[in-house]
Amino acid sequence: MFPSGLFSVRTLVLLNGMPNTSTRQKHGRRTRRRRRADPARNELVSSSLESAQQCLFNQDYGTAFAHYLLVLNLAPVFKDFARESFRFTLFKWAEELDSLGRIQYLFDCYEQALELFPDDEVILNSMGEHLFRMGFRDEAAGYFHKALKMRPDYPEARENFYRVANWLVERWHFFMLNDHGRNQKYQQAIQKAVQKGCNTVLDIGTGTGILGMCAKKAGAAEVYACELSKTMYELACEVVSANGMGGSIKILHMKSLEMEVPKDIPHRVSLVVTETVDAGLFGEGIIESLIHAWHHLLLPPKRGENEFGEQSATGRVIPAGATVFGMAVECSEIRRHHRLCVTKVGGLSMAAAGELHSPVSCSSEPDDSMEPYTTERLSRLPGGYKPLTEPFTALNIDFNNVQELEGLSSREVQEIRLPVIQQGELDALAVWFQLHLDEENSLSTGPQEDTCWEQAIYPFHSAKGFVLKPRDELIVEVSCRDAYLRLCSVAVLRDGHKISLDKLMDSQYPVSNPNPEAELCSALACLQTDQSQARDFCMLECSEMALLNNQDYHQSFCTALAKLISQLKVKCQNQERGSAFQSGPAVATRCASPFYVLDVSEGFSLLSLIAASQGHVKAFSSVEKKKQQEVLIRLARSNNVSEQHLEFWLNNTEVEQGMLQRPSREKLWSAIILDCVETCGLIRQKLMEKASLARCLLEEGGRIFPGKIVVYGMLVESETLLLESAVQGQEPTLGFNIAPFINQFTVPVHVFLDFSTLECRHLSESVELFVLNLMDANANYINREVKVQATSTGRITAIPFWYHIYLDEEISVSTLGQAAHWKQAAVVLQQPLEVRAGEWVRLAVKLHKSTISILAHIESTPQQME
Ligand code: 44T
Repeated sequence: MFPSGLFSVRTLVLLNGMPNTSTRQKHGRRTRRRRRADPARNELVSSSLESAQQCLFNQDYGTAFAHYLLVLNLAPVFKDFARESFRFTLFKWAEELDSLGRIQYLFDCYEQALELFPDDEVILNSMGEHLFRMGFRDEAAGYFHKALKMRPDYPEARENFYRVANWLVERWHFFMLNDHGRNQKYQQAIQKAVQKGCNTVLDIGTGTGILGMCAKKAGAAEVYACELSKTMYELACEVVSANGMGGSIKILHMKSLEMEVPKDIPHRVSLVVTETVDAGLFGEGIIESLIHAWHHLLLPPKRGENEFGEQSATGRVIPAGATVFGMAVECSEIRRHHRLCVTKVGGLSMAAAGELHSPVSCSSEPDDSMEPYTTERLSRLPGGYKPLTEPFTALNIDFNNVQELEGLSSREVQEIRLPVIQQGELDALAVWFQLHLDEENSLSTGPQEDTCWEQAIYPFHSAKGFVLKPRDELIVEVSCRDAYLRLCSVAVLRDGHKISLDKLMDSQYPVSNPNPEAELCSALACLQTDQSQARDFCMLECSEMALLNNQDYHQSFCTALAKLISQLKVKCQNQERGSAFQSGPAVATRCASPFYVLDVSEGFSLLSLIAASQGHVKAFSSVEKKKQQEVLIRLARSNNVSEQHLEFWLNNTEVEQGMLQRPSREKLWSAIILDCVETCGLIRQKLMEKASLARCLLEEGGRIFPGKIVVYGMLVESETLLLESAVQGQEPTLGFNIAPFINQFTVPVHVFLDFSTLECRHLSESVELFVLNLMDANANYINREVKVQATSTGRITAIPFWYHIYLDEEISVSTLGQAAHWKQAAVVLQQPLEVRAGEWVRLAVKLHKSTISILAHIESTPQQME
């Protein structure tokens, strides 16, 4: 989010300009023609239209919008004529409603607009943008997709669609369809069950429809399928029809829990097939779905061994059950994303920060903002991991036993003792499972398997960390609360003593280098905020946690800021000296007042405090959450930064134009810190627009941090990236035609990539692809041709890219480093490109808004090199 208060609504109006409203003549003629038919109505239409335009001119968007609605509902004939102005009015009005927090009303307006213009790609796209900003990502994705369907060459919608396609059709659909082992095992299990008489089948969470089609192909008489995601449901319908089964598989767009017999399916079925499992097994709600299915959708379970007849009179489920495994691990990559591992950041002592950790925790009370686990592919974590225990069985579950499923939540907490096998810091419990499809076929999601699966990670949160030793025994509690599996390391048995790990959680501060003064300050802070009883607990996103642990990043800012401040001081003193003769009081006061620094980083950021700690600086932070502001205040006190030097400007946005008044007109910002790269590896949207606005607000000699971003890339051959981007190969998937349909959701840029552990061959050195200059708009270009020489022979499938973020000419931060909180992105080529070592590859790099696109060609002849 970009703080709207910084550049007031009025500033934006000036920048945006107004649409052309000088077309009065034309509409005058049209209204006159219609007036003859229904004078009163036409009178109303015509006067409303005039009012709409007048209001628009006066920037009274709400009234203008109401007038336009009236006009266009009464006289749809004006739609073409008024479309542009209507859109403009809607967008302006929505902007105002947004800043007033009238969100429901905002969406009502869009809905009214879309009733009038259901196929308007600009309105659809804009609706998507609002939804996206409000966090309704699936819904947003649907609007971008529709906008793009209306106009495939609409760049705004395309860019937005690419950013959200991952939510619409999650990338794992590609991995799963490319996982031939998994496909074949499911197919075999289904075939066998159908041959044994299960000939009425329900596929729960059908996705692309693949398991349902397997059942049909195996000879099932009736096949039903349900899918809760709208996009996936529509996709399944397309796929099933294209495979000639449109009439024989009934697909329902609903959650299985809402299905009833005979309303949705005529009678109970003899087989449920499903793969509604996530890395933690239960996260997609399989327990609840199966309990419901056994009660309402399935024939009763088989009791004895014998079953007669061709058609099964009993019901069963594929998969038949699962075994869940766990293992304690040391892993620095997990550690730095879940807890504070450093005592000093950018010259600030972190001792008084209180308890900071990620939103992933199973030890706390159930809370909507908390997740019990996160997911990672252990084999791909930078720095690897070290097993501290042997894998252990955490749970066995039989999906064909409804009593067992129902009893899961009330199962007693199970305590498991695990011998420690090697010394290491306890960072997490990793969890995976074996899915028993039937007696013969099973799938494993373990870290050693060559599958698409990730493992579930239950991080350990103690601020101190805890080193396990070979003769220790780790005590882990396994429970099943609200149908989620929870694992928690509770204690360690060492030399006959039990060390409780929960107790460690209560200690507030890291043990190393305790700072009594800081503790005292923090205690005082607690008294003041009347929180002496509550722990100083604050939650940060995993990427915010990793950022906080990134000492290089903060140190670079610290140095660059210090440099700038000292330069400005010198400049100021020189001016003061120079104007001493003319006795200029303005200059004298200018030097006495502090330098103003604005940090518009997203989420939690220490940079404002680092700026304030330079002295003679007043820093403005965009940290919005109360708890996070409290952390900064505690840190300010304990690091002797006066509270007057740190302000949370988002607390005062109700004062209109507050931001522009402070600092005063004469004394503008000395530095504005922009957050330019998203964790996923993409440049932040609208970065260049923000930079140009920021430039207007700088004092002479002031800077934007960063001043420049250089994009680097490399040619690589990576099968993995291909498998994660699209269904590969010409062969149909299990004999079905699926790829062309799901591949519509392929995106050209792959995000959240870990380039350091990506399985790939490097086919070139890294090269500079592009430069974004934030300080000087004239220095920027939008197209660039880059020539790269291949260093090995191979197939270029992708071009991973990353950034060097230049804070000034000398100081830069790379988004690629081990300590970085950023991931990388990669352009995946639509057609892989064969190259031989020594050949030159021509890359056409383009920047549209803040999105980078790359096209690659082989230079046909060496002469063309020049
Ligand atoms: N992801 C695994 C989960 N659904 C796989 O809407 C492994 C993640 C994964 N529909 C990396 C690798 C992997 N009724 O389309 C979804 C979902 C739908 C339902 C109707 C219900 N009760 C449900 C519940 C879910 O089922 C589909 C599959 S669920 C997840 C599968 C490859 N990251």
